[in-house]
Amino acid sequence: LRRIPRPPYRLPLLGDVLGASRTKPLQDSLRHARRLGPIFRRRVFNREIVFLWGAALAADMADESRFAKHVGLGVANLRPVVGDGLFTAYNHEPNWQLAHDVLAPGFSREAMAGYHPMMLNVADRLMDHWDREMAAGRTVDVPGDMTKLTLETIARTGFGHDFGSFERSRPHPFVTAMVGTLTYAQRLNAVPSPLLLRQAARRNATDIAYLNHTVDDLVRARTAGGPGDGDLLDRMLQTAHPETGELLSPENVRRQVITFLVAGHETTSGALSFALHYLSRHPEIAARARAEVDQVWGDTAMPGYDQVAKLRYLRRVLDESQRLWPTVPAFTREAREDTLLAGEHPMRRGAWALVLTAMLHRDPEVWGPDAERFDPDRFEPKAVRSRPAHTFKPFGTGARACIGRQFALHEATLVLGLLLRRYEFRSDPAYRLRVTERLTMMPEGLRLGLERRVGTV
Ligand code: MNH
Repeated sequence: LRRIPRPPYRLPLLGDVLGASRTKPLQDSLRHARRLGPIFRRRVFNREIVFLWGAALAADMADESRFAKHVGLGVANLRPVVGDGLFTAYNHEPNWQLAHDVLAPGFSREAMAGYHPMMLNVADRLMDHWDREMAAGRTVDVPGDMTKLTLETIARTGFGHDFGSFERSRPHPFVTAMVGTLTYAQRLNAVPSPLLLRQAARRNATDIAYLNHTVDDLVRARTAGGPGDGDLLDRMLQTAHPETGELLSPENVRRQVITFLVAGHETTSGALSFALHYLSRHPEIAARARAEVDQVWGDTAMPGYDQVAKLRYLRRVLDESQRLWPTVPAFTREAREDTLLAGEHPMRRGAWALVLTAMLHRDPEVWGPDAERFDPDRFEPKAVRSRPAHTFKPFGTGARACIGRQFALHEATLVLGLLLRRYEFRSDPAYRLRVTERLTMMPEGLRLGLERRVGTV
């Protein structure tokens, strides 16, 4: 450990918290990363945390035979909210494998094709809302509206539920409670003891109670009303494990529903928002993406499921946005046995480190001297093949990587395609990208002006 660089000034008891930002820990870590290099450590109160982002180190950490997901920091802080739900379960907890096996078919090609019409329907509600805003001469609240869209999409496709987000002027209280618990989980990392957050802890308990209560109502309605159309909730309630015949317990179903409602919308909302920011700032890239949409979709009012993956250039725009601002900006990995990281750093069994995805994605040795520049051509197949493996990790890695990856990519590509086809985006030249953190990343205060394209659906 002593060979790993750390910030120069270390305070007794507090550690390396000098000048640290309490509300933007990730952007703080990026600053340290730039100064200290591909592996460094920071002491936060009594905890020594190793951060890494060098390509060779990150690639070694992706070796599933020697490393596994570590449930730590922000993820561990969410245990009181979602316990052994899929995202927060420890690797050894039996409910991880059980829920994984029960839910994985909910993300198959067939399942996804079934969600597609519902995704289109939610996108229509967004565009109705945007048409009205535009007609009233107003700019639109991008992150706010993307959150409405993605919440309605996961609620409708996964749970047959409608939160009525587009009929509300303020965020649904489910979203407010969710943002509260995410922010609280992040803040817990920035204090030496949770006792310093008594008031916030009470608020957090209220938020958790609200999430539980909302989800219990939703599940009760399904049990009373009979099965849905084979959605995620049906699978959670009915699928017996193929080998053991086991069902998820009611308590575990509650945790899975909260997990999917939160993980299934917050991150996709951020990804869409960053992509819209970059599209609005690069008219030539937007024009190229728009030309692709026109060419592939023509004026079909309802592009089919297979028409979405054909938007290859648009998908690169999305990848490039996620490169610069991965909405899940880091993940943690632990050693399965005593091992040597990258042939150099000894780690004991159970020792862990944090992979700074957001910095790995900006490593000049991988992405070149212009790594900070937005350029979707980096994701042309030839360019991708020429880069080392495990250098683009917005969805994590290994067995515990994102289960909703295809869902998110399909939804985001579909929606960006529909929006590009219908509108031109006008950004406010005075706006500078600011990023808020609540474990996930989100552009702050991003508003766009819209103009309807003529003669388009
Ligand atoms: Mn998702 C795990 C990023 C969309 C449900 N997700 C992860 C991880 C990352 C991630 C990174 C791994 C975290 C870790 O190693 O600790 N997820 C994303 C991003 C998007 C996203 C960037 C959108 C963009 N995720 C979605 C969607 C869903 C979803 C959509 C559900 C519909 N994600 C999950 C679940 C897990 C997960 C559930 C936990 C999987 C597991 O541990 O088995």
